[in-house]
Amino acid sequence: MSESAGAGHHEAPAGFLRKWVFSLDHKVIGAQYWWLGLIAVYVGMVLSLYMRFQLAWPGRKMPLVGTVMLPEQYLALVTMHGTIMVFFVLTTVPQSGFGNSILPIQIGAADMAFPVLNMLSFWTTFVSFAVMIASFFVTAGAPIGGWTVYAPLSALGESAGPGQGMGMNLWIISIFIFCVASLMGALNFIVTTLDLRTKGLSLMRLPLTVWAWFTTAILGLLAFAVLMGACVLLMLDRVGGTSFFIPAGLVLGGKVVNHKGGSPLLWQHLFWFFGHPEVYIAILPGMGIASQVLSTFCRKPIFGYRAMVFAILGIAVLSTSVWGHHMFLSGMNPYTAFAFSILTVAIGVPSAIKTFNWLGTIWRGRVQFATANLFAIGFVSLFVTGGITGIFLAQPAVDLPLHDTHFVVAHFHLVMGVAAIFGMFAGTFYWFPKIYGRMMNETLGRIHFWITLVGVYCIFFPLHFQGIAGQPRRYYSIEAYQFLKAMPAIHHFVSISAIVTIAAQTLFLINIFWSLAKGRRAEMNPWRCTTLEWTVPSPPPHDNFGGHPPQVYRGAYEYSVPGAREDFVLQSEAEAPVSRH
Ligand code: HEM
Ligand SMILES: [Cu+2]
Repeated sequence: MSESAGAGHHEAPAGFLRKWVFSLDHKVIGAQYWWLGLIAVYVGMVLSLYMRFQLAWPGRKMPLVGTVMLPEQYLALVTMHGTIMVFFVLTTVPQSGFGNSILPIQIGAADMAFPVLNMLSFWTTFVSFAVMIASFFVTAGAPIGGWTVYAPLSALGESAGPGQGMGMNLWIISIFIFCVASLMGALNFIVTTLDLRTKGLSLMRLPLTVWAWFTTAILGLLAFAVLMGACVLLMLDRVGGTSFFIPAGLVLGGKVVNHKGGSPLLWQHLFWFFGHPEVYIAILPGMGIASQVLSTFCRKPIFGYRAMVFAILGIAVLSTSVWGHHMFLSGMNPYTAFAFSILTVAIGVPSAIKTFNWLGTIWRGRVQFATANLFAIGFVSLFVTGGITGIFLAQPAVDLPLHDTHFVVAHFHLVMGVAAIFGMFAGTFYWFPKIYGRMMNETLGRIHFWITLVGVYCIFFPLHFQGIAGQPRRYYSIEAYQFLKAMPAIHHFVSISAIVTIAAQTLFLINIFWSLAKGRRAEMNPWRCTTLEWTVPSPPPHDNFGGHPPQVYRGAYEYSVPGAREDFVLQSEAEAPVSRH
């Protein structure tokens, strides 16, 4: 291991382009991913505001746009909001952003295993984002189909209606490119973790963040490969005359479509074989970050380290075999549904292990309520609140009436969307000092945290009740039915909460820019942590360890070890006593 620890090494770049744009340095690339995700999340949030506006005040002219929203515009918003959030925020920031910034340092390496590939994966992701945004500006409009772009509608082309022309082509092309980027990134993470660990850093001494990024990369390799292939088939159906997803005898605009023999369900299988692991690709890094941050700020070893590792692996393995729970409503043999149901509930076991271990870490710890820790605790709270409804939805009999309602919108926003966002906030407050060499403002951070926590619960919790009352998902008009009209107060409450919460995100932006310019200079180890990134200067030099990779002598979470000089022992410290957990 040690001789290869410098394998990712390359010379420090000189010019601006080499240093900041096409940089090979994992730290710059990680930051690039983070900033791309920040832009994307703002685009996604603005789109969600327009949807919330339409749901609360249907028929009113949209602010700034000045026209009344059309049904196809609502559906395009749903599609673009979901797509941008899932791919360009949740997949991009926790894994590619933080993983790139921190993983090589945490394993004592000079860089990722393949720096050029790393640079290429970022710029490929960037191109993919540009193509996706371009789909707003083409004739026939942005794609319609939800983030799942179900066939056969998505396979038919322009004649199938608004959003099915160029916009849908661009969606497919963009996601194809995104898959290429993600596959390159995944390979890099896997090889780096396996090959570049420094001397003494055995697998069972890895920080849980590294376990999470590594496992996520393996999932990414499986999932994105399938989605990439599926995108090719979908495109062939649209432009190549094939019939992978278009059934025989489909009638469109009074005419029989000239395709035969395909299966729309095939698309659903392929999509969800990607799509369910994808939600774990989004959340696993957040779990790693929560573990790291909770252990640090409760000044305790993470409770049940081994169990945490096996829970991560268990979740990953199970996550590849539950995709059918998205298809109960599509029609399915009850025995198959039963199998998918049991496997889905089984994911509750490793998830509960993780939750209890987080609580066990907090329990009787000397808890410090730094902003990073508040967000980590918020992560656990949201993950549990959103996860519990997942157990309901895993029952086909419960899922059938709730699947296409706002109950599901509430479920996935809490467990995947906002929980992952809280993981990103925790990671940002925790590693900002390391990455930029300056501290963020804690007071502003805490205010931002409390408004955001209360805000997201106000936005998403009432949707459960609306869903049970029958509010359909992906549905533009609440005016069409009497029972929907009866709920305006909840719609207003949710939409106003969304406006306030999104406005409060300005505090975060201010904190970022103010801290970059004026924040207090960070020391090497401001939070008094144990892992290797805290043994190098903030920000770390070009090759992290100045050509002298550290040696590791202990596990990643040695806090409050009896007999030690301080309440934390660095992984690279040889002399101190070893804890017995
Ligand atoms: C301020 C926060 C947010 C608000 C107000 C919001 C609002 C909405 C609304 C109104 C819908 C459409 C509901 C429907 O008619 O079916 C939606 C869908 C969706 N949102 Fe969000 N959202 C927010 C944050 C997020 C985040 C952080 C994610 C990250 C995963 C996310 C992912 C999605 C997805 C995947 C869909 C489903 C799209 C589809 O049906 O294809 N949202 N959101
Ligand atoms: Cu799923």
